[in-house]
Amino acid sequence: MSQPVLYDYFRSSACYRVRIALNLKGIAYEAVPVNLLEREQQADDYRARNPQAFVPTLEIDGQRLVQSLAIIDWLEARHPEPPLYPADPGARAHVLALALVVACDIHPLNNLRVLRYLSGPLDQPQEARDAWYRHWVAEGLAALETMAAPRAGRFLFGDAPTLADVCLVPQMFNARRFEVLLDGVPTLVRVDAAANRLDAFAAAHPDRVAPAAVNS
Ligand SMILES: N[C@@H](CCC(=O)N[C@@H](CS)C(=O)NCC(=O)O)C(=O)O
Repeated sequence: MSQPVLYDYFRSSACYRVRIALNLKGIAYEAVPVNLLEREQQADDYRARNPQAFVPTLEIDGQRLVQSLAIIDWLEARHPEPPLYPADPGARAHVLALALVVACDIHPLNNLRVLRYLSGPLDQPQEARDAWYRHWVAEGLAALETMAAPRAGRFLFGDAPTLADVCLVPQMFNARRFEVLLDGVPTLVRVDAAANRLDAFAAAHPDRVAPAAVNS
């Protein structure tokens, strides 16, 4: 069987989620860089793989998968160990809700194409673009803190990583990169640190997977 191929951009949150999940499942893969700043995602040959012109795309077992949560769902179905969801349906719904706060409600507002639209067609200055970013991330992380704290253990739910942590860690990396204040989210800061002590998370970090030529 050929090695899975991940079309990847080192600082993409959605790719970072998939890298963590692949590492947690112990699946080796080849990363093919797609440089978003060079708009390689918009090239016809890449769009043929991913019609939304997004990374990640994962080619695995003869399938081409898109959308990070759908990819992780496939990995979970085919490689159930270690599980990324708790078995109890109520707990599972809670974990999925935490993941969706990040993946559906925070991240899409801060996607590169959205930020480019603010500064391009809407002609907003860099300060407005940064304010937009920080506002939606801070608001979303505050809600996530309130939702997660009562049931958090070592990780966002319990003492083993779940899909919620897989989504949290890239968003925290991104928040720090854009200098979002994290004082009000102590549970998220603590869990992020705990997760980053695991090899599967650490090896997926953008600094560890950046192409050699990239140093910014
Ligand atoms: N919902 C998608 C989002 C994917 C996504 O937003 N990818 C970003 C990078 S994190 C991207 O490819 N952006 C390209 C662009 O904005 O032009 C997923 O989870 O896979």
